[in-house]
Amino acid sequence: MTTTCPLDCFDGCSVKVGDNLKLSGDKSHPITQGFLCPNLNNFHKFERITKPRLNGKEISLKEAIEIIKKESKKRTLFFKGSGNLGIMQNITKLFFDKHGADFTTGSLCDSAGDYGIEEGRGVSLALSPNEVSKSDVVIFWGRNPLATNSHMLPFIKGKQIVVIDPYKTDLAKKADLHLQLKPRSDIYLAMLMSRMAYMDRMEDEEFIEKRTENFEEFLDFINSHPMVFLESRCDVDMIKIDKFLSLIKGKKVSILVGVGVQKYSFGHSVLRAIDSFGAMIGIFGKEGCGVGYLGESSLGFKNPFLTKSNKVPLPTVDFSKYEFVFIQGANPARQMPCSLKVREKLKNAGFVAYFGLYENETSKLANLVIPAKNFLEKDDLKLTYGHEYVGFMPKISDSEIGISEYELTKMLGIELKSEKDYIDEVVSSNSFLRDGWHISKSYESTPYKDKFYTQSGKFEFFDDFDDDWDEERINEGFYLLSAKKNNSLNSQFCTDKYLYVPTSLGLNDGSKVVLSNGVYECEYIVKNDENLREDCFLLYSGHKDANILTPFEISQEGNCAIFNEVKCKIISS
Ligand SMILES: Nc1nc2c(c(=O)[nH]1)N[C@H]1C(S)=C(S)[C@@H](COP(=O)(O)OP(=O)(O)OC[C@H]3O[C@@H](n4cnc5c(=O)[nH]c(N)nc54)[C@H](O)[C@@H]3O)O[C@H]1N2
Ligand SMILES: Nc1nc2c(c(=O)[nH]1)N[C@H]1C(S)=C(S)[C@@H](COP(=O)(O)OP(=O)(O)OC[C@H]3O[C@@H](n4cnc5c(=O)[nH]c(N)nc54)[C@H](O)[C@@H]3O)O[C@H]1N2
Ligand code: SF4
Ligand SMILES: [Mo]
Repeated sequence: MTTTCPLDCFDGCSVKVGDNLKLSGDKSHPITQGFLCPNLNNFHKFERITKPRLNGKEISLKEAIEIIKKESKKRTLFFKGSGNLGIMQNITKLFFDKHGADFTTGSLCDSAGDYGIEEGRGVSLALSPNEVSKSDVVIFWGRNPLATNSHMLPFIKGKQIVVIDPYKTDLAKKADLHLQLKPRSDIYLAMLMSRMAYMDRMEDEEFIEKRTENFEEFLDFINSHPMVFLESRCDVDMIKIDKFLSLIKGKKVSILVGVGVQKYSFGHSVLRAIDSFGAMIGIFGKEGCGVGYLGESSLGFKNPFLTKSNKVPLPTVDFSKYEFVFIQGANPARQMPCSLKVREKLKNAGFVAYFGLYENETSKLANLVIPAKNFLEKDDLKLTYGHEYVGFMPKISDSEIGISEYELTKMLGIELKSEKDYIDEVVSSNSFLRDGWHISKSYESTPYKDKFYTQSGKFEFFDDFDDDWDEERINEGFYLLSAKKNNSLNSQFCTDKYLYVPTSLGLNDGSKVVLSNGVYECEYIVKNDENLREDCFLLYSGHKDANILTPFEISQEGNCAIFNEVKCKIISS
């Protein structure tokens, strides 16, 4: 049998399920080509929640469902994370929408950057490995494919590689060029690149004339910043930028951007600035070219689970204001910024239900815990944010454990069509067949070949942004970066234990330090890392204390968490 990996990832691997539910890669899949990452390879090793419980005492599923019915009559919040990205995961919203619960808007993930892309291009289309394979130069800008997008790697073989990242990733070590910029400065780098490219006559006049708006204002804006100021903000030598420009001049260029660049208050403007650089050199709508971010995976597909109830910004949602909080597929007590505040708010909520696969900080805080079925035990469909292939996820095995999102919704009294009907409806709304694979119609031709999706139908250059950090804030203390790790998926699977520090501090591996952000403090175990800039610390997403010091704040646009918008000091070591 064949299914698709449900995890939050660019790749959307096609998975073969063998005897004893052994999982292996599907060699026939055009993108994922037969291998899986450590997370799915070890999927069965992780202990699941097996029984529903109320305040620590085992109860039956029937009792659990009666409790949800009763609690949902009160002021309710429905909170969903990204533990499983299948579209059927959203069906539970039908019940909560009917009961007038609040939902969330925005994300802990990519929504700041997404907002900026929508401002410039209308929608965010993924840059598929199929397209990247036709490029000459591939730029990884705040994206680390070795950990988060490994199925891109076969498609970039033999190409020139540029990495733009404050951390010297393993890919950066092998790349033709690594721009190890200061964190939070990508916007300044993009502006400097644009200025220098213009001086070098690299702008695509025809593209700018026919397909864009606001170019003159963009030029005025980037020219209003002295080049030495831009250079000092991003801490990248202009000689290196010259080298970068000569590397890409006249070439087919793909820029693959990750979430790293936009975990900041003005994250939307960062993506807009990178896009503006791309538009200026004319890399949209052409084969083997483009700027790709996390694509809007369900673009063009019908959504059978639309809600009409009130929505509150997700990263700063106040759980304590609700009498009932229903948490599905998420671990907010670890993954939301400012964990201590979040945990306090969860404790002060009237009644908390957690619906998931694994025990975690959130399940420990919940009154009611309900085990979910895993992706092999229910019917679903995966639309991924990294490429155009539709991933089917048929039910493959039976299990005594847990309940699916579909069954739960049904038992809560909502009249539903069959799972197959929903899935068929979604698939048929926006897909076509190519070589036996279902492909999203949104990718029938090269992204943005015929149009941008803005009101004008043209790309809109940016001409302003708002950064409220002054030199003092920029120069004090250490940046606290976060990134993703190979063998964990956020808080799932094997999470990391260390705070990575620059070797110049002379700390010993295994020693303890206490960091402070001025409000909160936290003790960490140190590991030296020569790949870090001297002004940075690094914690991997999923570390148990990854979010003790991250700010309870939201991006200017897009209602996104801004994990890296923080400076820290060592207060004891
Ligand atoms: N194995 C694995 N795969 C995953 C995940 C996982 O947890 N584990 N998570 C999934 C999820 S939820 C997502 S959203 C994607 C994210 O995929 P990516 O965007 O690739 O993930 P990150 O590791 O958060 O960020 C990438 C890089 O941004 C860098 N960075 C940090 N700050 C800055 C900055 O200011 N500027 C620049 N230029 N770079 C910066 C980091 O050093 C890091 O190398 O990955 C998905 N895939
Ligand atoms: N410091 C820091 N914090 C971060 C990040 C960072 O880079 N740094 N990254 C952020 C990003 S990009 C993201 S996307 C978020 C992710 O944060 P979350 O959305 O909280 O994701 P996970 O930590 O993967 O936890 C998902 C949970 O879903 C449950 N689950 C898995 N499969 C299913 C299923 O089929 N059904 C149900 N009902 N439950 C299931 C599992 O029990 C698991 O514990 O974290 C964010 N937090
Ligand atoms: S997490 Fe990503 S790379 Fe790993 S198996 Fe799933 S889709 Fe593939
Ligand atoms: Mo994410």
